[in-house]
Amino acid sequence: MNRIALITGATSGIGKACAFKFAQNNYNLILTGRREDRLHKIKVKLEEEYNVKIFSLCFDIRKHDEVVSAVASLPEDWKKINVLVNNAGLAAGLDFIQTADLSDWEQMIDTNLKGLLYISKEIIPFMIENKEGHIINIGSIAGKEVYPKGNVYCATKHAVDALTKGMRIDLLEHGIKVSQIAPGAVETEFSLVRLKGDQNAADKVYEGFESLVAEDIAEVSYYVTTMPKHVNINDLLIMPTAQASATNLVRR
Ligand code: NDP
Ligand code: 8X3
Repeated sequence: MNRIALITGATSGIGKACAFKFAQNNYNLILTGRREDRLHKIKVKLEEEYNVKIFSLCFDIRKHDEVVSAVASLPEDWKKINVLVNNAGLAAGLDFIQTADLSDWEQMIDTNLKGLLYISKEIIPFMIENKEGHIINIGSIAGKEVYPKGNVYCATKHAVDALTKGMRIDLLEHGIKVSQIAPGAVETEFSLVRLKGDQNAADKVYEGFESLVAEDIAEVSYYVTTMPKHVNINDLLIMPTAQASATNLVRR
């Protein structure tokens, strides 16, 4: 049986690129997201192109009962998960703390923080039983710095940074690796989602600026899994060459 990776948020952007990268490297994959049509198309393409097996699980990671029943529905041989990529997440809105929407805050906290915890809680027991596993949390430059109107999104990514460290400490005795990949700006559907579907505004975020692409993050996410058993990459901050910090970037 090939190694197995579970990738959350695999319907778009970084998660989808990770699915392709891990499939190219002979992983069987469990792919999750809310958009079933996309999950289905990605499954068909990956199975055809790379001759790997794909199990798709369609659920909302904010809903604890959905997470639990989705994982419980996995056949026994699919529970031997080697790699968990905690990628599903979003920014909702770009607003001052004094005017931001409460529902945006709830969505970010519920997805980026509670969702990551819910899925990890279901998968970690399998890794403990297998005495092996690698959890890769997709953090952000927003988990290292805070920028204007980033407030709650930055808080959730700072929490991912802290949780990565906490998981690593608690899972140490079980031989489970825990890594964080923290990207700067990556051109995906991220800005379209953050700006509530305003395509013009989303395009402007990346205009004249050579951002990262999702495949860059997939490359390093796979790379950290290729280290020898005794080596763990704890934290990998990856930025566009054209971006020095959250707020310093050059447009040409
Ligand atoms: P995309 O919007 O392209 O992809 C986000 C993915 O998350 C989608 O597959 C989406 O699936 C999934 N997702 C969102 N909400 C939920 C939910 N409630 N339940 C299940 N799945 C959900 O953005 P990115 O690829 O850019 O984002 C991926 C991760 O990378 C996020 O954690 C983001 O914070 C982080 N990141 C992004 C950066 C960037 O500049 N793009 C930089 C640094 C970090 P679906 O809608 O089908 O449910
Ligand atoms: C996404 C990158 O700088 O928009 O996490 O917060 S940023």
